[in-house]
Amino acid sequence: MTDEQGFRLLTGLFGPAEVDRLRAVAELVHNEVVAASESGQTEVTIWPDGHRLEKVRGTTVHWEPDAPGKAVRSLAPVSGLHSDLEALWTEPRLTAPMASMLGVDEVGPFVSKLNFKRAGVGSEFAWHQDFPYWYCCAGDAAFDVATAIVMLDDNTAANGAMQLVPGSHLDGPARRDPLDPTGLLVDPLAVDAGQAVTVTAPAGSVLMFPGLMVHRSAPNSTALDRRSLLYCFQPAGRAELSTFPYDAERLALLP
Ligand SMILES: O=C(O)CCC(=O)C(=O)O
Repeated sequence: MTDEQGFRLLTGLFGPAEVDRLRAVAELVHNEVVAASESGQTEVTIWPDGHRLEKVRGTTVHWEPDAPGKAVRSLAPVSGLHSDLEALWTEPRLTAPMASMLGVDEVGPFVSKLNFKRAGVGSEFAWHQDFPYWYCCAGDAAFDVATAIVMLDDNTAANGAMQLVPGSHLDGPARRDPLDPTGLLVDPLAVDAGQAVTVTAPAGSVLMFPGLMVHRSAPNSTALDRRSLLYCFQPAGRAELSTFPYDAERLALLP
């Protein structure tokens, strides 16, 4: 990676046995959360785009909007649900390159997420920057957050590998889509999609990029799941995302 491109791919950072273990932990956590959601002790929010979010056991389940049955799109925050997930916050193979990306000596947690992108039902993530949502919660601290995606399955174009626009982070907050009811997505007309790269890599690889990177991913049209753990790091000592309320009025301060 060059500084201009802004992202880093560490191929095969985690070995096959580690990935097997993380996959098993991901499914265990998934099954526990889904079982708890079926107990009815939850708080449901319908997001302006119609997506259903359900708070359960200290995490928020984001359900797939168009799956024929119930399918989990993501869980966040997730690291508190298993000690193996908590341990990744201090894993030197993640923290050292993230500290270097953020230009600090030490990093700490901002938020963790588990994306499932299940076979056949895992849906698109439209062009966006992670920044606007974080800004509505944490304000200017959101400028200093970057994500490490730990790939739990091989990432291919067909199963919805990440697509990034190299260098887009250097342009700051992008113009948002006036047609998007959430107000969070990037205006597709403002995306230089011809410059996008599709990051294909084997399971165990890690993709790192800052919160201002414009990115998307396609639906999973294959017969196999494409699961990922997302660890969003910030300079050590700062408050985590979950400690802030979401203030949509801050979107008016962004392009
Ligand atoms: O997992 C993916 O394909 C997309 C991840 C992403 O962009 C997000 O969770 O904001």
